[in-house]
Amino acid sequence: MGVLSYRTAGESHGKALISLVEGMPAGVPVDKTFIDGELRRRQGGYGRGGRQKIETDHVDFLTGVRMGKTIASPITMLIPNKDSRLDDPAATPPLHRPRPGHADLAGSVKWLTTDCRETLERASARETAARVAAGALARCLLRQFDIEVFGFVRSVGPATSNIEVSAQNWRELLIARDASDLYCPDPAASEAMRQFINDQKTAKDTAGGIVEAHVFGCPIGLGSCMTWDGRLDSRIAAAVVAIQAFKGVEFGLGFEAARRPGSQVHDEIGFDASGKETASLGFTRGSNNAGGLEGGMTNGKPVVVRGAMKPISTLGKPLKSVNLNTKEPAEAGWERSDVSAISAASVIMENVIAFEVARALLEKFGGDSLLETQSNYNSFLALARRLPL
Ligand code: EPS
Repeated sequence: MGVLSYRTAGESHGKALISLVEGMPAGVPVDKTFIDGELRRRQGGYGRGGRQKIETDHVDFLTGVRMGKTIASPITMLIPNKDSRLDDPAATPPLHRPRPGHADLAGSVKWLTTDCRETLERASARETAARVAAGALARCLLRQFDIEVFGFVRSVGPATSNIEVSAQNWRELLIARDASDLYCPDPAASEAMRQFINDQKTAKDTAGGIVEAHVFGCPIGLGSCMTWDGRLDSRIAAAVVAIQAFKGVEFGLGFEAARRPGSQVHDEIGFDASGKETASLGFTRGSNNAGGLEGGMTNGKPVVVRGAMKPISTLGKPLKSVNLNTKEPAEAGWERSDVSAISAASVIMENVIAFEVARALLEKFGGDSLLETQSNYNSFLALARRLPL
């Protein structure tokens, strides 16, 4: 699908995770410090478990990068696992009591085994480190087009921030977000979120939440209404619900739009010539309820996405399950896990969305080298500014 693509490989306690990115043009400066920084952010956040004290996630570039720049060949990034013990049966014992909410039951039946271990090793959210690496690499390309992504935690359980994000204030909010161990730029809401996570920890329970991402600087016309799978919103939605434990996605006003009349939903169109040189080409909108996407295409307003993450399915006070060998009732198995990984989820969502935007950017503007892509991008904008042609 598309010119730019990525695959991941690796188990939670295998030797390493691998991220393989194909289709990146030559000449893109690769900011390893930024990519490693995103990996470190993914490891952080309030409510995480013991694993993150063991790992120091970073990428080793095995292929595709020469002297800090891409060379158009496939890019392989390796993220070593320090806690590697997959071939030691004592250290990775079989698990016969599937956890409700996890991949354990469906995967064990699917692969005709009663040991959930092999399913859970790949289903584990540890794999998201490889997705973050791919997305952060894609952001190295997006930066060359002044496209930036900002993600944060909107809510944890019932604790919600009402903060408004705009193209004017997001850089300030980013500083506040990075000062918060909840990855939420709103200190009062962060405190309420922390309290909720503490309560779940005491109760040996877990917490989920809602994360939000804004993409700034997209030109009009990324994605396409011509095919169902060319629609950028469909791709972003797929990438978001493909994140472990994500159960929902919405754009802009989201599900609330279904409750309102059209006059209170659609973003009225205006024109301000002073914005002609920007990616919006001067078109203004009274609001951004569409979340920057109309007809599956970017419309010049920020792309706004929210994803809902269910609570982690490994509970300290296990739910009812059955032993897959005996079919007798049993408590679900316990594995070291997190009380909440919502802050990490915000980093993951931000980066998988970035990859989809980069993919759509390369589909529209193409090119084998960054220079060629930039030239195509600039000539498109020049034509669009001249409309009517
Ligand atoms: C994770 C690493 C895992 C889990 C978590 C995410 O490490 P370990 O299993 O060694 O503790 O903490 O995985 C899950 C939430 C899951 O459902 O499997 C990570 O690096 O993000």
